[in-house]
Order: sequence, then C-alpha cells, then structure tokens
Amino acid sequence: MFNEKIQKGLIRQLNRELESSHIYLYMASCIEKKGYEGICEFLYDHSNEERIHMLKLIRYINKRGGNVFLDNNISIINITYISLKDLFLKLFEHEQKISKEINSLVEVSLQEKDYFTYNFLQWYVEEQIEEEALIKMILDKIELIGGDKGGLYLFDKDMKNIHKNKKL
Ligand code: OFO
Repeated sequence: MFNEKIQKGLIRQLNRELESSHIYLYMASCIEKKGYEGICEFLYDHSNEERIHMLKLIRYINKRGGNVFLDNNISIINITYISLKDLFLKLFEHEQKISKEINSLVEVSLQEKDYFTYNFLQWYVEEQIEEEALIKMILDKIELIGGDKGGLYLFDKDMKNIHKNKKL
C-alpha cells in the first residue's frame, strides 16, 4: 500500500505541474500577439516541459500502486501582462514557489522513510536548480537590454533556440 501522506503530496505536486503548464501556455499566447516569435516559442516549449513533469509524477504514482487525481479547478489564468520583465519576474517567483514545494516533498519522503520517493524526487530537485537559473538568466538579459530595440530583436531571435541547449 502506497504511503497516504506521500501519495497526497505527489498528487498535489502533479496538479501544480499542470498549473505550471497552463501558466506558460497562457504567457505564450499573450506574447504571440505581441510579435515576440522566439520568446513565444520558448514559452510554448516550456509549457510542454511542465506537462512532462506532470506525466513523470502520474506514472510514478501509478507504478507505486497509488491513484491519480487531476484537479479541474486551476485558478491561474488571470495574470495580467505588463512588460517582458514583469512576465519573467512572475515566472521566476512561480519557479521559486515550486522549488519550495519540491523541498517540502523531499522532507516528507525522509520523515516517512520512503527512500524510493526520495530518490525519485532528486530529478525534480535538479530540475528546479536548472529552471530557476534559466529564468534568472533571461531576466538578467532583459535587464541588460533595457530599452534597446535592436538588442531586444536579437534576444528574441536567440530565445528560439534556448531550449535546444537545455538537457531534459
Ligand atoms: Fe518549471 O518546473 Fe516543473 O513546475
């Protein structure tokens, strides 16, 4: 029998990954209408990545004999787009929130002495280091570019390939 506390935590996390996928998808859709081709591709790709994070959790829970629950009441689609910097700041804060949640899950897995789940979660720990660093790097570039339209054009072009350099 799969530990109830662990199962609950993993189900909560898989629904957060689904929420993350929706957030990136919504941001991509907003950006697409503003002509940022590269940034829009990055956000669509990232939305797919978040879905993969969710799938990994679903398959792990099933493998351990648990039961998955998908939350239909995700209430996140009301983020107002103000600027590129604002958008990535919101994403950075979101990733930091996810990192905290992963850390809490790791803690629970240790308290419950579920070393299988502890081991499984290490992938997410690594992933969150990458995710925070990636969004922070994008934010730094946006800060550097400031109001330079030429710089912004080149940055948008670079963003098309940014995921290709990231190992999943
Ligand atoms: Fe953005 O890493 Fe999953 O949530």
